[in-house]
Parts: sequence; structure tokens; C-alpha cells
Amino acid sequence: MSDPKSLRHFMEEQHPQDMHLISLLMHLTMAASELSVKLASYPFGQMNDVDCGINVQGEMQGPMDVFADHRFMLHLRASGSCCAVISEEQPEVVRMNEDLGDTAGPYIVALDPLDGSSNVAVNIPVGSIFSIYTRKDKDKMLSNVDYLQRGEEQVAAGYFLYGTTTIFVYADAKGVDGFTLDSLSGEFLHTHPGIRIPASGSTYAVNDGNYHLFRRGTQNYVRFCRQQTELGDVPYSARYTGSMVADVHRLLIRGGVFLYPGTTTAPAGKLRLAYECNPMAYIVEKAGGLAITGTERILGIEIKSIHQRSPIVIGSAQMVMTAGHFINPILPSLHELHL
Ligand code: P6P
Repeated sequence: MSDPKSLRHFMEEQHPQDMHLISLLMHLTMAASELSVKLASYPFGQMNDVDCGINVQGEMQGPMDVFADHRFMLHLRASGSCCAVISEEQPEVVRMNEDLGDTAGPYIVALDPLDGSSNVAVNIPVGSIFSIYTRKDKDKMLSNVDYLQRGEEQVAAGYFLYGTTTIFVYADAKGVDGFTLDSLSGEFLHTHPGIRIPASGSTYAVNDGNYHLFRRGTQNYVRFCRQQTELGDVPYSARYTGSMVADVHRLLIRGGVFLYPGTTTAPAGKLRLAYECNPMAYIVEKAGGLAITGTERILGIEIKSIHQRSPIVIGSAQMVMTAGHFINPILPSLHELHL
């Protein structure tokens, strides 16, 4: 294998005219590199056991959540290419470069700065997830028209997975590619060209502890996974980390299915549409997979608020369709879903 090219070299080849997109990605990777170093030194931190309060989600915010949000905001502001950020850790949209007015840059970023952060203290991989949208009209004030765009309007999406290595998976209209952080050079190098998700797999990821709260169709599917599958009378293997990025990355590379369904107590499920479901759905579908709520495609959902939640079933298309038909027997066909 020839020496892998750097992310900058890759982006300059893919988007030679879009300096704003290149700047945005380079600044996102700078923030992720800093977060990777901070996570690796987590046990030596002084503030790690201090709770920083409750975020807009009603979830405990740890120091790493605050650090991650701060570093991504700082680099996105410095990029000169981002006019607004929707963050899991911020109650409202954050406008970038107010002093520049609305000329701060053409892109809007929806961001989960540190997904699965409760796993940091037990050394389980965590991630960062982002979507990139183009502002609708640079001659008009930013508004919900810019912030509340459907997932299919994404320009690009990506995630960073801080695991045994730090990997960056990036998707746009040209496909899905993976880059691994070289700790010696500090560069993200192109190690996974042209990622395609396998048509099927042998693992399913779901929080089985919620089984009693699942609707009947979802319970029937989970029992199907445990007993017999498309593989015949061979059950799938259960793999669930509590970090969506880690669970989705596994299925992107090996095939499989991940579910965070609605329950009787939380019909919309837990995961957020703007900065978890939509970016992951965009990446997996660009790699040839599928992402649905159980009744419709994730990327087609009309988004009404920046922290809106959605059920999600995502992964290898065949497996997602099987799950969908258990959850919703009148699920449209794969062809109709992709229309
Ligand atoms: P539960 C992490 O908090 C997260 O947002 C995803 O990364 C993960 O898949 C899910 O929530 C885990 O939620 O309810 O199973 O602990």
C-alpha cells in the first residue's frame, strides 16, 4: 500500500474549489486531535470527577463534555467558514463571529461534541459526530430556515472515534472515507478509502435492558435476533457499548444493525435527530446502508427543533428492512424508502 495521503491532500483533490469546506474540516480535525490527547490523559486530570451541571438534555454534564464543546466551538469560530453551530451541549444555536455579522461563513454545523461521554471513566471508546449544511441565503439573516434542514440536505457528515486509534470517518456526495490519526505527525491519514457497508452482518446492537419498554413489534424483532435470523437458525451476536459512534462504526465496517427504538415511556426514543441520527444516517446511506425510524427514512424527517429526538434503526440495508417489517408490517419497500 502506497503511503496514505493526508486529509488535506485528499480534500484538495476532492474539493479543489471549496476552500471553506477544507478549512472547516481541518479545524474540526484540530479540535478532535486535541480531544484525543485530553482523553488519553483523562486519568491524570484534576477536574475529572467534578460534575459541571445538567445540560439542556437533562443529562449530567462532565468536564470532558465541556472541554469538547469548548474546543470544537473555538476551532469552528477560527475556521472562518462556519456561521452557526447546533451543539448537544448548548440550549440554543450558537452564532459564530457576531462581529462579522452574517458573513461568518457559508456552513452550519450540527455537533455532538462527545458522544457516549459516560464511558470515558471506564475506558470505553467515545466519539464526536457532526453534520454540515449550507446556509440557505447569505443575503438574509440566519433563521430556522437555515438551522432546521432535513437530513437529506446535508453537504457532508462525519464522526471521530476515540478508541484503540483515533479514526475520522467522513462522507459527502462522493462517498465515505476513513482517516486514522498518526500520533507521530499529528496528521489524519487516508487509511480507509471508499468505505462500503456489507449487505448483511452477524451482530445486532440494542439496549436489551429496555426490552420490557419496547413495543410488541420491536420485542418480536429482538427475539428474532436472539433465536433465528437470515443466517438460518443461527442467532446474531449482541454487541452494545453505550457509545453510538463505536456501535455504528463496527457495523459500517463489518455489517450489522443498531437500534435505539421508541419505547412506551419515550416514543421518540433517546437519540437526537440533528447531531446523532441525521449524520449517522447520511454516512451509512452514502456507504450503501439504510437508516429508518421504523416507519420512514431518517433523512426525510421534517425537523421542528434543534434537540428533537428520533427512534432509529440503522445498518446493513437487508437487516434494517427485516427489523422494519417486524416494527411496522406495512413498511414501504426499500425502493420507496429511498425515493
Ligand atoms: P442508553 C450516549 O449517551 C448515547 O447518546 C449514544 O451514544 C448511545 O448509543 C446511547 O446514548 C446509549 O443510551 O440508554 O442505552 O444508555
